[in-house]
Amino acid sequence: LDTRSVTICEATRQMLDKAQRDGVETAFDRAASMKPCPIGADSACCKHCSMGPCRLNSKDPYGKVGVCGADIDTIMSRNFARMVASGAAAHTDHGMSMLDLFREVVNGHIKEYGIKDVKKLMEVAQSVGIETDSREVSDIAMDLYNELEKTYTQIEGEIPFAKRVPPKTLETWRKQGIVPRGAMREIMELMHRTHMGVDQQYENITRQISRTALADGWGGSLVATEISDILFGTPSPVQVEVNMGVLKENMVNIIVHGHEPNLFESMLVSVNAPVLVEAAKAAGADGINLVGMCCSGAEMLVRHGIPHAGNFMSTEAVLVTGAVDAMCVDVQCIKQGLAKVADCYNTPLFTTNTRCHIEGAVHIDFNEHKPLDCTDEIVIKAISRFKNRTAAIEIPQIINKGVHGFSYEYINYMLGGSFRSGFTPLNENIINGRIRGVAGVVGCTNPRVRQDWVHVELVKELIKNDVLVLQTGCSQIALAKAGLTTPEAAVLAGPGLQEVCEAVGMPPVLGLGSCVDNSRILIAAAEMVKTGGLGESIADLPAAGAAPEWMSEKAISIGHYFVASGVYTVFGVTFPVVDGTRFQKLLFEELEEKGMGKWGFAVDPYEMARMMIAHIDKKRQQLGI
Ligand code: BF8
Ligand code: SF4
Repeated sequence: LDTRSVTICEATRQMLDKAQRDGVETAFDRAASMKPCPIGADSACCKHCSMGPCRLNSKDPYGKVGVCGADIDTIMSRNFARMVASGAAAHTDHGMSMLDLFREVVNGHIKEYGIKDVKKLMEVAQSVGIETDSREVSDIAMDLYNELEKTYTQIEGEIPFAKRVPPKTLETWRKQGIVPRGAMREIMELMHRTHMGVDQQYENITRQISRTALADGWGGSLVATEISDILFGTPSPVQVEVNMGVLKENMVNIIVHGHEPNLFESMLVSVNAPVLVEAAKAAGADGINLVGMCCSGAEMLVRHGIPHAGNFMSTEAVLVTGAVDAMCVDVQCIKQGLAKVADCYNTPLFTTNTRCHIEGAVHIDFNEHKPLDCTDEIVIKAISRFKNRTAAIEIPQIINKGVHGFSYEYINYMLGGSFRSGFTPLNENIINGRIRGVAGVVGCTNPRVRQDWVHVELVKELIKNDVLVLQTGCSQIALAKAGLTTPEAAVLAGPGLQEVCEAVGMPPVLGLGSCVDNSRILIAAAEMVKTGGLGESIADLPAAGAAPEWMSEKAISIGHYFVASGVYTVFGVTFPVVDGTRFQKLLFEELEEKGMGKWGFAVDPYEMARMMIAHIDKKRQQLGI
């Protein structure tokens, strides 16, 4: 494996070289030896029943149909639908865990957590029409719980957060029949309709795809973000350290990796417990060093400034340092390969969520009623691993500093200051052309492309052209490692964006949080519409989105809820459709004609930037600005 060609992350490269010397295999090696199936990559096969699997030919997509007669458009749209169903299920189930926790807190059944951000509670309650004037916080919270439960269970009608959608966008959805009901219903219906022999008209399937994706973006994901902010605090800018250098040789290093912040919040309490800190010192350590990875890491980074060791394609590599005394995971994006790498370096790997066990990992169930039972035990195990370290330790001495934590609420405050209201200055700067437009660059890293490279090149190109970039998830970590999340990076921006960044003291690239926090981008977009001057619907905004190194089904669900909300969204790596088919045309052109956004695809970051900027310019022209 030529480690330089697979990543631009220097720390990851260094660890991949070490892994090779140590004879340890990672996903990079497996990607090199496992070539993707070309039929599957184009989504031209169906295994929805045992008359198949049926494989169609992407060179001649209409030359053949499946045994049941399903044509290429049916097969591709059903496959796409199931990716959306799975991705939406992941986000909405995560949101539901937060809501479960919220209910137990409000009911007084859990004392370890509480309502940390009452102001946010009030704002969210008001946004769904709950009366807040001269009422007890606990009553408002209970009403909010009951209202938000409908995000999941509502059988008929519209989910609560539909109230936050700009009226014209909502009108488009109503016309298309895609305003979501509860996520359980939408996902169930989508799974039903994509069963063998049910919905076999790709446009009709796509309507349910949109409805389900919207139940994620404006439903489950938004609930996850809002409830996490209420329970754990709304992020505001904080200086953070990112990269593998945040591991400390002389400390007990604990990594939390996954998605749901309740585990990590509890771990934060455990590592600060005086008795455990003493135990670490008694074992010869200077203390306990808590570090995040992937989206759990991104949540803690933006909320509490906890250091972050790296994104998705660095989770195996970080274990190669030998310095990790415990890695604990909950759900999503956790490679099964971690178990073997952890074993090679004598690092205990802990699963903590009943939904996610991994062969070879130790399972310690995280019970939110007694959260410290789990996290204290992991800390104790980590201390004992520290004491008995056998692996040779090599920590890449690279740390990048950046400023992250730009929640919608903070952007509102930062741009508006105390004298002017909210998003007006942003809209004004877009209208006067200092800022050409806004782009969301988000999503995974993927060993099919050079790690971080597409993210970094794309974002550099966008800011150079005066496009303000909002970021979440693993993409945000790629840019942090490249040094672009600092106010000083404004020098890399075009003259207009540079001027704005310098006036406000902000980086040209704003890190908002984890992948469920893409909902913060939706809310920012809704606010831009509400503020005025940039059209009446999200589709009118000079904005675009991208997931240049995507890999997960969650990314497809996110991409589609942005598209359905009105955003032009460009994906890289590969796109699971056959060129020149009707389903492709629907996703890439016709959805836009119906008042939504549309999908785009490009592998090359410069091409991607060109496409996004051209779209932004088209929208500016339509707005007459
Ligand atoms: O939800 S960006 S690799 S960690 S899927 Fe996963 Fe992708 Fe990272 Fe978070 Ni999002
Ligand atoms: Fe083949 Fe149709 Fe069965 Fe799919 S549903 S595997 S296309 S027969």
